[in-house]
Amino acid sequence: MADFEQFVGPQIVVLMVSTTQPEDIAAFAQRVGETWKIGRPGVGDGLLLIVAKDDGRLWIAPAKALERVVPDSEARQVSRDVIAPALREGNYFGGLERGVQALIGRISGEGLPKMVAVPPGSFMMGSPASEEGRRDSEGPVREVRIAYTLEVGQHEVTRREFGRFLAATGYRTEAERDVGAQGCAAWGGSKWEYTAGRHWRNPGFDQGEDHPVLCVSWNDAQAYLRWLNESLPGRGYRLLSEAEWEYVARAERGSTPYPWGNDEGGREQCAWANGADATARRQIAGASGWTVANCSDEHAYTAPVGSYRANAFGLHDLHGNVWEWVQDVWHDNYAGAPSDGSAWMTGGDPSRRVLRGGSWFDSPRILRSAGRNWSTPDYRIDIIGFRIARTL
Ligand SMILES: [Ca+2]
Repeated sequence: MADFEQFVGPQIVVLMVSTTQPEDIAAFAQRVGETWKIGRPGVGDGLLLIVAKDDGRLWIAPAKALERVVPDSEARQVSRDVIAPALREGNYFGGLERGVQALIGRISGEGLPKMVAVPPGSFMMGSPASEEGRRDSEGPVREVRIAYTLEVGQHEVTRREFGRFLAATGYRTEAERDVGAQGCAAWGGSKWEYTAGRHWRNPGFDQGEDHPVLCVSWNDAQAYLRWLNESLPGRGYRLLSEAEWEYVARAERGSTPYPWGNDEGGREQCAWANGADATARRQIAGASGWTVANCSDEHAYTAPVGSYRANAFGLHDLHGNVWEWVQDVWHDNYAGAPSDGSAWMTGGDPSRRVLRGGSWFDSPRILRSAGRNWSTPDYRIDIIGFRIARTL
């Protein structure tokens, strides 16, 4: 009898056969038919059977499509909500086999942002009073102890990764839903303005699929995370907390303001972070008077993720490229903030969510590890994206 894995969800059963012997498959098919009362599904060179228990529909695909399946206890929890969009996504382009591959990718996590494990540790959060460019909101400095292993997106979520979510679900971002009235805020050469017709696909400048997604609100980021968690139940994908963000950004470099040390706006920035630099000043309308780094990184706007140096945890682009939404409600300072790495969700101003890291638009001081900003959760602009995380 063929070995097989059986993934059972509330309404769906996925059966994976690991043989190419026709007699084994025939026996297996018979057993499946008896078990699920669906009749004999036929014989090929290996089968993937997806049986919808509620209506008895059956799909069959070649066994070679199974080669990349990672047996995963979490896959036992897959639900119809996961499988149906995956099949739709695949079928739309390439028929049944593609659909099954899309499903397998969903189950095994293919297409997820690449994740990096970050060890537990403690650090001093905030900036000392002596730090150049410091704001009062960056204190009081306090010790934060993170007693768990984090898993953090190595990069900001890309257009390709975000696009998979939209293709699978039909979700429309807030900028797209509101496209006629507002769209996405864009730099007009002298100020920021909501610009009709602008959204993640059309932010107003060229972006490759490996650039960070823009024009996504905090609410859009949450929708993406809900989809990930429905697709991969039990993993608990979320945004970083603000404390976790600063922990992974400082990456055991202590209190130095920048990931490259103390040098404000010098040449090193262009190796480490896509901020405003001589390239931006040359190419962006209205940028001739900006305070920029004394170097050229050749990216006036966003850069492909991972173009700059990784920090000691192996993470890229925490500083610059795009601002990153974190989970926390905005507080004007850290008095009373939790010290265990959890997001600070009580008190403060619940109409504001925290942003960290600065962007392609921002001057060096804004890129400091301690730098903070905020926006309303429905705000979208071509300098804000996000990064995902979870607790291991
Ligand atoms: Ca730049």
